Order: sequence, then structure tokens, then C-alpha cells
Amino acid sequence: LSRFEWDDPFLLEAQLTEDERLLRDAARTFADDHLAPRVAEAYENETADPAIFAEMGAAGLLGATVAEENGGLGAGYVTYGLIAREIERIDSGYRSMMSVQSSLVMYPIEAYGSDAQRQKYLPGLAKGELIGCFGLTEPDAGSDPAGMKTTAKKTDGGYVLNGAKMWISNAPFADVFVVWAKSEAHGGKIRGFVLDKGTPGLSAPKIDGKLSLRASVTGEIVMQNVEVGEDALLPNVEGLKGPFGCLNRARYGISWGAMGAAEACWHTARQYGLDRKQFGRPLAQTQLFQKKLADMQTEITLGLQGALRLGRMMEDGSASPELISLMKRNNCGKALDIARAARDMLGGNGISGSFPVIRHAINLETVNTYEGTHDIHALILGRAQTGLQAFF
Ligand code: TGC
Ligand code: FAD
Repeated sequence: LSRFEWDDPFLLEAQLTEDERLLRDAARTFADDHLAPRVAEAYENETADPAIFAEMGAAGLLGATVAEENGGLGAGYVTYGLIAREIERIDSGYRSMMSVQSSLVMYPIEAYGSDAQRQKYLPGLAKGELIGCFGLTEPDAGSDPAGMKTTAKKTDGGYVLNGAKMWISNAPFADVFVVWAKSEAHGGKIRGFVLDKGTPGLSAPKIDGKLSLRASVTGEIVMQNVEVGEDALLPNVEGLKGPFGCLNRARYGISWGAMGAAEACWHTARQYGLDRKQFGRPLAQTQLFQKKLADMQTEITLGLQGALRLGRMMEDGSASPELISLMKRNNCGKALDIARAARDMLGGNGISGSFPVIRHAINLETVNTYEGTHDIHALILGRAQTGLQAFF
């Protein structure tokens, strides 16, 4: 039998291709050089730096799975997941910025857009010269997006949109808005539209005072008689499967990202326990401390291996939305438990901004809620195994 790698028991590293390892290393270097130095101040002052998009673009981290001809990396889903893990090791807000741009803005334009839309938006989004946001949630329609009130009415040359979106990542500094609305001309079905910043009637006020995900900016999208041409409609998808097709990819990425945040907490707690002495011995030499470390190690090991398997299934086309729900739900919930345990293991220092654990714990409260709450994913899985839907 082989030696036990305490921080990689399933030898995940050996299951990656050479290209995946290289791109993962590039993402780690980027995260260490560009994100780690600014996160504490960004979190404290609630300032998201829009320059991060261009820096991520230059490092090739935006649109990892988008085809090279469209400006992306043309890489597989495992690479995308590895990037999310490295970025979220620093902060969930930074991973949010990356995953909205990649999965919720570039993906729908590539998958559902016209050639003209792909050419107009994708190269700029891949470089981070354009910043994108995704508007599905509304003040009165969160877990139940089918209840949205935003409408698109047909005009002679296009559409006029009215409505409001709530809790939208990147919105206040976005150039490109992918929004979902009920279109009268399509029998009230949900359709996607791509709006440009500066269009009359379109605004995106910032939501101030968030106590979670403070290094990422969140806003509303307000649409008051926003007139757009026919070319703003995403032509190739209709119904809720449009936004859900994007969410499948983003939820998958989050299953890796949350494990990155959890790893940061686990490694911090382990090192703290080795360094800190109480009662004449390191905390890490106590049974309770070691049990907590073993629990963290076990959940992270299983969570990462599950995410890798799901990534391979996304690549070979065998992944289902329900399996994505299972991994998103499990890894976010487990990461939150791990971050809270790490916070406790650091004692008073656990609440200090000098260590990342309280920031990760508070961020993971959001990560557990957005892209489908922990309980909503339980209901998706409950429906899949009983045939009974319990949403209403
Ligand atoms: P339901 O009847 O289940 O489905 C309606 C239609 O949608 C299709 N569909 C899917 N298609 C592809 N992938 C999926 N995952 C799909 N889920 C559903 C389905 O096949 C059906 O199509 P059709 O052609 O038969 O009409 O719809 P429902 O209204 O009963 O849905 C219930 C529920 C709970 C499953 C769903 O609404 C849900 O998942 N709610 C959670 C909402 C959510 O995740 N919102 C996320 C907003 S975006 C965000 O949070 C970004 S944060 C990003 C960041 O900062 O990182
Ligand atoms: P609700 O749906 O009101 O849920 C409240 C509680 O009720 C939850 O615990 C939920 O699990 C529970 N619940 C709801 N329905 C049921 C049921 N049938 N049975 C049992 N329990 C139920 N959205 C976007 O579109 N784009 C974005 O970029 C985006 N970014 C976000 C960034 C941040 C920081 C946050 C906090 C949210 C963001 N969201 C975004 C919105 C996010 O997806 C929603 O907050 C989420 O889907 C939950 O919706 P809600 O807040 O309306 O909660």
C-alpha cells in the first residue's frame, strides 16, 4: 500500500491531466498574487475592485469552458472547477465575480445567442474589458423564479422591458446585463435578453450594508420602459430551462469553490493547533481538536472527489441537474460547517480579520443560499427520488 497524503488522501492530483495541473497552478499563482493582498481591505470596506476582471481576463481565468473561437479558454469543466477552488480559497466574493462572468453571462451568450451577439460580447467579456451580470431573482421571486414579474412587450422594432431584479452580483458596475423576463409575444414564456449599460431606463443601484460577501458588489437591476432592438433577445432558448442551463454550470463550479474555502479554513485551523499551546501542549495534541481535523479532512476529501467525478461527467455529457444539486448542496453545507468549526478552534483569534476563517464562514452563509438554497436542493432531490414535488 502507498503512503497516506494527509491533505490529498484520494490522490486527486494524480487524477488531473498535465494541462489541468498547469492551469490550476496558474490560477493559484493569480489568486496569491492578485487577490490575497487585497481581500482583507476589500472585505472590511465593502469595496469590490472592478479592475479584478481585466486581471482575471489577462490570466485566462474568465470563460474557461467557452470555445477559443469565442475568446474563451476552450478547457474542460474540471479546469473550470479547479479555477473556482483556487479563487474561493481566497474569498467566495472573488469566485462569485468569476463564476457569474463565466457561467451566467458568457455561457448563455455562447449557448443561446446569435453569431452577432457572440461577436459583440464574448471577446470583451473573456478579457474582462466588459463586466457581466445575470438577473433572475426578483424581490418577490427568489426560490421560485417562475413567479417573476419582469415583462418584455413587443414593439415594432424590438421589445420594451419593465421590472426589477434583486441581489444581482456585479450589477452596479456591469456593462452587460443578461436578464430574464416573461415575453408576451412568446405566450408569456421566460426569455433572455442582453442589455447594455447606459440604455435609457436601465439602472443598477448598489445594495449597501451586506455583512456577507463584502468583497463582491451586489445590486438591483431596475428596468423602466427599457427599449431594446430585436437583437437583444437571446434567440435560441425559451422557458426556465434557459436560466437553469446557466445555473447548472455555476452550481457545479460552486461545488468546487466551496471546498476551496473549506480547505483554507481547515489548513488554517490545523496550523493554528500546531502553533498554539494551552495546558502545556499544542492544541493539535488534544483529542477533540484532532477529531475536528479528521472530520474536516474527511468531508473535504469526499467533497473534492465528488466534484471531480461530477466534472468528468459534465465533460462526457452524463451529468444530470439533480446530481449537480446534490454536490452543490453537500459541498456548500459541509464547507459552512467546516468554516464554523475552524472559527471555534481558533478561539478569540477566530473572530479576528487577521485570519480568514470568520470571513469565509460569513461568506459561506451566502454561498449556501444563492444558486438555490440548501433546502431547495433537498426538495429537488426529494422530488427526484419520490416522484412527488413538495415545493407547493
Ligand atoms: P420545474 O417544473 O422543475 O422546471 C421548469 C422547467 O425548467 C427545466 N429545468 C431545468 N433545466 C435544466 N437544468 C435544470 N437544473 C433545470 N431545472 C428545471 C425543467 O425541465 C422545465 O422545463 P420545461 O421545458 O419542461 O418547461 O420548475 P419549478 O418552477 O417547479 O422549479 C422549482 C425549482 C425549485 C427547481 C427551481 O425554481 C429552483 O431551482 N429554484 C432556485 C432558484 C435559483 O437557483 N436561483 C438562482 C438565481 S442566480 C444566483 O443566485 C446567482 S449567484 C451567483 C454568484 O454570485 O456566484
Ligand atoms: P426565498 O426564496 O424567499 O427563501 C427564504 C427561505 O425559505 C430559504 O430558507 C428557502 O430555502 C426557504 N424556502 C423557499 N421556498 C421553500 C419551499 N417551497 N419549501 C421549503 N422552504 C422554502 N440572484 C440572481 O439572479 N443573480 C445573482 O447574481 C445573484 N447574486 C446573489 C448574490 C448575493 C450576495 C445573494 C445573497 C443572493 C444572490 N442572488 C442572485 C439571489 C439568490 O439566488 C436568492 O437569494 C436565492 O435563490 C434565494 O431566494 P430568496 O432570497 O428570495 O429567498
